[in-house]
Amino acid sequence: MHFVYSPKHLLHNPDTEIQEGVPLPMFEVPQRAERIRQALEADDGFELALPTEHGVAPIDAVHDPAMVRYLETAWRDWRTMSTNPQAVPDTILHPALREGMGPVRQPASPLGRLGYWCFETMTPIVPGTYDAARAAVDVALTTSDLVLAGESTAYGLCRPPGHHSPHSAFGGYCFFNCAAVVAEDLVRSTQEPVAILDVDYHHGNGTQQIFYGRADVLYVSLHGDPDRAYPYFAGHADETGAGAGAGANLNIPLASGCDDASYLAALDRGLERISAFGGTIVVVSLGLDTYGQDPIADFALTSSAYWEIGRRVASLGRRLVIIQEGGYFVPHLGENVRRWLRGVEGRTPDISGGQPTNRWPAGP
Ligand code: Q9C
Ligand code: ZN
Repeated sequence: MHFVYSPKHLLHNPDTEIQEGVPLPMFEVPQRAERIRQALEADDGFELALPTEHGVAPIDAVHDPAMVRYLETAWRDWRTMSTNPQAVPDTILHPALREGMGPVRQPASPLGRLGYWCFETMTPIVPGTYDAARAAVDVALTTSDLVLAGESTAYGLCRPPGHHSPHSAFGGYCFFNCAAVVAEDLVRSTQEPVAILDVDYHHGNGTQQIFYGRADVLYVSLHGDPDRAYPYFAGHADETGAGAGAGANLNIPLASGCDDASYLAALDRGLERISAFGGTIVVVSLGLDTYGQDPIADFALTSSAYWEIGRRVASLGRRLVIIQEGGYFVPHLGENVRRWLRGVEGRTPDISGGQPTNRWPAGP
């Protein structure tokens, strides 16, 4: 299997996020992607491919072009008013602030502009952020190109991730929604419906929002219940799509402590829905923050579950464009991705490089 990687992700390296009102070291760090690259490079079954440039048009197709232009100049904008080493908003556009007062305008102030586009405090902008975020989209679209060229599966090592960014905002460590860009591009180029399966711990509120009114893109997500988990404001089971998109959104919120068996049962529900939907390609938003040792999530999955999840997703019999999202326990992140992808290929888990148990059966 090819995996697509760009060293440009290293340009996005903020050191602090504001969580629960306090500054903490970033969880979304460059070492995540480096660890995954190392794990795949050490396995003969994977071959690295570099991305090709796809330009900005596929991004403008799913995001407000004004936000894309903003992100291009956001760092310079910040520097006109602040010498602080990373740009984080302090005043964020709340929908109730202008209730009954008509549309809001993009502010002239750099800090106001940042709060207009960014919805939280955990997604700092640094000098290389835009170039890294653009490269992540090129990685995603190159992965999709490989599948369109005939490969049954390819994996895009995207960083920064994307699934929290809706059409007109960014946050959740995300800037451009890579999976959504790929899904939209596939719909346009194949004229077929496309299903998205999101197995990151967090609900992909951005992806859901982008396709919520669309019948030609199915969004299926398994995630920590928003009653307790980020992003809080989306991901409930009763969000099923709107207008033409009614019925084309499936949320499966899961309890704290969710283990391998409960997760796999929920996965089977999601896969049934995808099977019943048209199309020949599935875009996977792959997060490994469902792992039991993840520092910012509360599921209890083991490394051996990832092989089985990959195997079951592949058993759909559809081509897969697999896009990296979250996963923050860096020591086991590469190994967990490698097992997931080996499960897809039906190769043995090969636990030689890795850790924990074997609750799920060895492969063929
Ligand atoms: N107190 C992805 O996994 N932190 N983004 C939530 C709430 C932000 C995760 C903590 C989580 C964003 C791609
Ligand atoms: Zn996540």
